[in-house]
Amino acid sequence: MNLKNQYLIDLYDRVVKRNQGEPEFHQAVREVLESLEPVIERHPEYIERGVIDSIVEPERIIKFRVPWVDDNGKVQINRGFRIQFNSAIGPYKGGLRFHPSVYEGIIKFLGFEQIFKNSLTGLPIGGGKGGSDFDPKGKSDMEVMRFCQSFMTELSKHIGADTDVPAGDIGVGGREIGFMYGQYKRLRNEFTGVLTGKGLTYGGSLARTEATGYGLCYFTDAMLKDNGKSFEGKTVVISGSGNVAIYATQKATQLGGKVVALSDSNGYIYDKNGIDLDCVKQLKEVERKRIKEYVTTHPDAEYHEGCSGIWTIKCDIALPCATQNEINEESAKALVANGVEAVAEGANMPSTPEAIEVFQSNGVLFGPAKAANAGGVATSALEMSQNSMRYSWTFDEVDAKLKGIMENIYANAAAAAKEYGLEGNIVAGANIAGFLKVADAMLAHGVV
Ligand code: NDP
Ligand code: 2IT
Repeated sequence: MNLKNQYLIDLYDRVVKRNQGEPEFHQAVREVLESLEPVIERHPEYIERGVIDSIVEPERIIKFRVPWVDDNGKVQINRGFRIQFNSAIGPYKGGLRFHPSVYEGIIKFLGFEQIFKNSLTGLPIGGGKGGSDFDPKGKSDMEVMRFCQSFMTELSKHIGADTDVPAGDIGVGGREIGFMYGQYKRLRNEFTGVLTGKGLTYGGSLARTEATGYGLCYFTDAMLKDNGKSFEGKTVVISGSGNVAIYATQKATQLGGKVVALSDSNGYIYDKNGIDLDCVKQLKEVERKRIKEYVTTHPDAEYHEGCSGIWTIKCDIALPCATQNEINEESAKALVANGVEAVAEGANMPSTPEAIEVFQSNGVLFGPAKAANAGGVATSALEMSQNSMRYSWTFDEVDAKLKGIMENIYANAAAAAKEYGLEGNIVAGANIAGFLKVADAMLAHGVV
């Protein structure tokens, strides 16, 4: 698809000019604007009353210095960000990413996507994202703690349980959330649900750790079933080996699939017998080692350097769960040539626009990130509810709610696509369904 509406073309040009050097943000905006063309034909008021112009501009960008002292006594300086993108339907909500590639454009694209994703969950959460160019890899626990404390010392001035509720993303898991929560509590002298993804001893929700990966598989299962297919007996390739990839592997296996490959930023493993997840969990969650270590205890498995080769493995279902733009046109063509039936995005924006075009034009079922990976943030919103009630649900209660939410997201995205004459296009359907709720709230609030 390409932009045809002149108003949207001009708006996109303004976005590019105003956010120079931020190609990931341009990419995310362009896809949404393309999807909205049929919506504004039917509803010109979204343009006349400035809703589309407003939705591409963050409400607030917070950018700060994060000084900390490493184990050698040397002062280190990182940069911290929080982009509070849209609060029309609830407090800002979205993760924090700690990775050396983080700059304003990455946080902006993630914050923008989060608006629509959070709306799709049906829960009252606005869109935001934050992070730092800090690299937790190779750092000691005490270095990570000192960094997290310094990061939260500034961030604490801008967030709150009813204002903005951060969580994890790449490089931010239970350890980092714990250190940040401890510092927030100390600075503010209050015990509130200001972060999600917390440990179970201090207000975390059961099933939040599993939620993004499980939710991805519930979504994929709903998409497969709607097309007369299922996970049963299917070969599955999953990229990444972090939080999302690990729990996607677990659920895909429970649903009858065989996961044969996982990766990290150095390379990928292929195990034709099916991945031994206990081994991966030990390596990645406990020992924080590289995925290549897997082959030392699994001589039948292969390790290959480089990330993109994983998409040349023959599979029925591909679940990219590492990072943005990890599947390009060439990788998409390789997947199609090997007969892939379904692709669903666990990572945020892992497929380039050219790759999505290859999938859609070849009849591959395609579940876009905003819809397919919304289970993490949905369960974060359930954690917020439990914190407000000062109560906690059982694992099965949370898991059942998550499954229902993911099935609804698929149904709503599919229905929106159909209503706007784009049946089967879940990319457009998710963008439209996510947009409409936020846009109507913005209309109701007036020019603010
Ligand atoms: P983790 O930090 O737990 O794991 C990230 C995984 O992706 C690691 O295996 C990492 O490899 C790999 N990876 C990260 N960056 C790159 C890169 N530039 N190139 C290649 N591989 C890379 O993060 P999560 O599992 O939480 O996040 C994975 C994706 O899912 C992200 O896109 C995130 O935004 C998205 N997501 C996460 C949610 C959550 O609840 N955690 C919710 C919704 C989406 P290495 O160890 O070598 O860096
Ligand atoms: O991209 C995402 O949706 C997340 N990293 C999860 C955000 C959250 O607030 O749980």
